[in-house]
Amino acid sequence: MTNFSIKTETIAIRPFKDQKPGTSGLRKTVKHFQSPHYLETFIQSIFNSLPTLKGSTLVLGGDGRYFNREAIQIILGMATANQVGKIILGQSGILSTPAASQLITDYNALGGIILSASHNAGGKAGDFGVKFDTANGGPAPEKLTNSIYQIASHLTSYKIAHLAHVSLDQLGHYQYGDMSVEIIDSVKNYSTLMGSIFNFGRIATLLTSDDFSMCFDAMNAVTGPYAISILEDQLGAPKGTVIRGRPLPDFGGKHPDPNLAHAKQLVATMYQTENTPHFGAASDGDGDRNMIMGDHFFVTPSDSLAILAANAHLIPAYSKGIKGVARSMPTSAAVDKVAKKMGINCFETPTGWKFFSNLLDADQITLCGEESFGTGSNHVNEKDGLWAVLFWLNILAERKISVKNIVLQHWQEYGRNYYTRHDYENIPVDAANTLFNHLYQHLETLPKQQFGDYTISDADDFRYEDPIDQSISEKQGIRILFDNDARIIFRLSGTGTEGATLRVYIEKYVTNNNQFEIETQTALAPLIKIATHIADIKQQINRDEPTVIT
Ligand code: VG1
Ligand code: CO
Repeated sequence: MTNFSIKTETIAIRPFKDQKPGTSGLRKTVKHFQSPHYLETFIQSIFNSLPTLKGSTLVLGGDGRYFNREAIQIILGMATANQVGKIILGQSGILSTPAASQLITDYNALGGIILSASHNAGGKAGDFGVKFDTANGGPAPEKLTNSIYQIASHLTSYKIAHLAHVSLDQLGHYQYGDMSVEIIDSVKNYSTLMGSIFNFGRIATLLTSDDFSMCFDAMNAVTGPYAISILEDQLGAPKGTVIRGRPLPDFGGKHPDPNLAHAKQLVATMYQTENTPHFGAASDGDGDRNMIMGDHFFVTPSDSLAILAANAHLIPAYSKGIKGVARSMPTSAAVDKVAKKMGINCFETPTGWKFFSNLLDADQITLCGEESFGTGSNHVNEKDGLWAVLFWLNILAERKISVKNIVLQHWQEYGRNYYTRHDYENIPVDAANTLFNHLYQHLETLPKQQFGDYTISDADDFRYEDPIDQSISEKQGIRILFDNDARIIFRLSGTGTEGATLRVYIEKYVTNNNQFEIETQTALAPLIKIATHIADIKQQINRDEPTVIT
């Protein structure tokens, strides 16, 4: 092993005041991240927030987006200069978020730096991001992200070593001064873990059967290598099952967001008239989200979570029962119905995976998920796209009925929670704030108001007290509850990089069999109208239609 010599420098800077992490890490445009000392300031602030950094192990990797490799070179130089003991680096700088999370615990690391802006567009004109996961493999809790933000706003210098350009592609051990770098296979540990959770034998039988076909859209993002290795190479799915499998710095110029609006190729395949696959799935930029489809059928993420919970007994790792479940507040209450029947706890947390971590660590929950195409379990402390896909495949292998029939049977047993999310993207920040102020002012007057069949029973601003550490998170979204289990929720996105994004979540619960197959937007039309009226959307933000409907 060569020991490359190093020269460390301390660079004086003026602090940055805009490094407040949002729902999931710090996200800015690539251009913003490339401005002098910007990335370095955030990384130094993460390092300064960790009292036991010296001699520790950190995991490092990203979703392969534009600036990934350059950022890794910078971070390696800074880690050496800050006396990090060891870096576990995904080959070619590639690690999906769930794989990074697993490596943190596998290697007893102090944490991990994941370079990704997840579902945001990539490329030179796109977004970049940095997430930090702690020793439990979970997203940094608010206390830590606030402290990193505070440090960044006062930071006056950072340390960096000028390493000879590190080749990121060759597996092996490298030594830079006192710091070692181990470049590991990005997929190996992850696929072993998946094999220990699911019945790979059964899934392989399904994937190689003449009566079954699937299409997995990796969206030219990080899941490609994972999906090809697991689905095609190990489980025997025909070559070509994974489409857009090569991670590209600009995701092929598309949005790596697995939903009906952005996974167009998959949606077209699942709705084609001939040779329609039986199962379709997609994952996002950093591999933590999933979209599930059947032949001419879309499964909402909220329903998917409920169905995973109801079928968990079919999966080897969960066959002894699940402890409890959790969902983010805007996620539909479909999983609540399953939890009730199973007699287990169901927690309602604010949006963002970091709020599940304490519940997972305290063994209060086994499964959790969000309406935004994220599901996960206690196997890692992050949401996990491919895990959800394998979960569905395992269910399909056991139940031997179609995706659509699994969902229809689920609704018959539990009722259906019709659900949609309307996003108004890139609206002026001032207009968004005015809309919310207007809503806050009217909140108290809403209960008992009647709109057609719907009467408001309660309206509040969601506040969460963590049941494990009692930390409080305020202002997590406005909830308007109706007396027939319908809900409307208003939130502002915390992952965008331009203007503000208003998210409106709309839900209605039906138990009547002959009301199960109405088109979603039609079924929810009266509530959509009520939401537009209550928030005075047209007037406040001057938009007639949402930008994206999921
Ligand atoms: C969105 C989703 C949220 C998710 C977050 C990170 O946040 O709504 O549920 O946890 O993205 O997902 P927001 O604040 O924009 O609504 V990922 O896959 O982008 O890390
Ligand atoms: Co993601």
